[in-house]
Amino acid sequence: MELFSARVCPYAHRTRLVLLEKGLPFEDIEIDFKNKSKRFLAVSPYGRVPALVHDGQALYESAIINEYLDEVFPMPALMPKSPALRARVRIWIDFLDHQFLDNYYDLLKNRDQGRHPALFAKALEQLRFIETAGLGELAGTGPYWLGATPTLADFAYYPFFERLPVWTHYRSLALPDDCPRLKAWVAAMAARPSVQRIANAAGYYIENYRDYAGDVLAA
Ligand SMILES: N[C@@H](CCC(=O)N[C@@H](CS)C(=O)NCC(=O)O)C(=O)O
Repeated sequence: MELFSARVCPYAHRTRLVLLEKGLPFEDIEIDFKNKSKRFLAVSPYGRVPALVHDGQALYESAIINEYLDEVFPMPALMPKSPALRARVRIWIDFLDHQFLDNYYDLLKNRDQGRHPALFAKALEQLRFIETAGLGELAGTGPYWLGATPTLADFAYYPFFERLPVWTHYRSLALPDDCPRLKAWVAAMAARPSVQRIANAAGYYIENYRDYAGDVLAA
């Protein structure tokens, strides 16, 4: 299996975690975004990582690759058996990809400092929504999104929380004290061997996200 990836990319991080959780060997091909090879562009028509080649198939889009991996390599299962719970996993990944991340990255990248307070407030509101409507409704005694064992939701979200120190450094955004489940979830995820194997220190992300954040320090 070949994975076209980039160490800095949270989406590629999702797929690397799923491959490690399943104990699947893969060739990790680091893509230089400034110098994309013809082969990479043939495999990944949007020119984005991650892209996976397996069994003659070229696949892209992290959430879709991860579902594919869970179907083709079912153990350990990273989706619940119940269709209703599978739908919940997809709903929360959809919330991340189509709501949370839009605002989260806008807060970091937006050059108009006047907009930062509203983007910051929205990020806090969404973190509290995850705490109550996500983990609060689904996790039971936790520590993972759906309880005792991790699912694709956990691996979809975690890379963006490993990078939270970037938002704390440049925008003063941290997990609020009234989100104890979210804090316990981050700690449980950070302790997993798969996570530890490819974790980067906060300083690595802070340096690599500097261009996104611009010169604006601690709003
Ligand atoms: N929706 C995609 C997003 C992937 C994505 O945006 N990857 C970025 C890096 S984090 C990328 O490859 N960018 C290419 C570029 O900057 O040229 C997924 O979930 O796989």
